[in-house]
Amino acid sequence: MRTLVISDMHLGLPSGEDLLREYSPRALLEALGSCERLVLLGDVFELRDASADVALAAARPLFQQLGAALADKQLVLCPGNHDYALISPWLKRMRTSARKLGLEQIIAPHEAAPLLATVAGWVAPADFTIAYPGLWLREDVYATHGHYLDCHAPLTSGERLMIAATGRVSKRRRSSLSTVEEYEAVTGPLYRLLDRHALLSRVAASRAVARLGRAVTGLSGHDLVLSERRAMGELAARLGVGESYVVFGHTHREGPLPDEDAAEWVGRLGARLVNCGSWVGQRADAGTTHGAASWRGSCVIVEDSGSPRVESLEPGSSAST
Ligand SMILES: [Mn+2]
Repeated sequence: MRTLVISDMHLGLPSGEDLLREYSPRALLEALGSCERLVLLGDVFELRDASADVALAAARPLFQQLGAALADKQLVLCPGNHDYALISPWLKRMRTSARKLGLEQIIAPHEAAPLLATVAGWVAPADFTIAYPGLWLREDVYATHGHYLDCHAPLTSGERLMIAATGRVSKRRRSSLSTVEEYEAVTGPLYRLLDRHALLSRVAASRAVARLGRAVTGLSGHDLVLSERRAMGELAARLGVGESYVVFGHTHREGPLPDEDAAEWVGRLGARLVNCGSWVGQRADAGTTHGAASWRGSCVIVEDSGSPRVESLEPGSSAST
């Protein structure tokens, strides 16, 4: 089954940098024509910095177009940390049940969160399901948003500092984490808190805190990118995916790109990492309608065999009006 994966659209972002808010690049919709499945790999909606109403309004045109392009093909949404509210009602029920979380849970949209019933209406008749915290796209390809990597990454953001603090308070050391249940126990309480408290969320996301973190850790530029990737490789090792490919987003840096050293994309125990990048950035044509735009977006294509590969989806002309 040919699968197209995109992530990190952050639809509803107050800065207006959510590139897919008002129009969908024709390249994306055309690419769907030759795929049987579309996976939206987390941080699709910006539910922290925007109200659900704003995020839903920002997402609606794109989802309607995706639904029309997919017809009755498969659409899978895998929530991330900025749209954690799409899975937290279901996770809350799981905490009170005896069910243990594995690497892949497949959930009906209305069971994951009530507002997903609205989204399901937009994309009908697509076969729409929710997966958390990830799903196997192939026997040797696992896809997840990647937010648990923050447990192993340098403390260069408020969110990572707070996750480290949660780990301390709950007496869970990062070196002891190895299951989805444990990662959820360390990160989930913070995500729920950030969803409820806009001020705390703004502090966690502030550039000043990130700058301070970079100054304290001494990491910036390519070194920081590499340590975040190593954190993903560490997470993959701890979750036990072996040498499988792991498709993720979260850090907003796509790759491996053709000019990069492939060895830098291999995790501690051999997981082969592939990042699908983001759809957040500055529009070159800000303030005008559909003029020439220099922004780009990327996706990962997963075929029945071979390496998943990153492809650039140049905006070209808009498919919306
Ligand atoms: Mn994220």
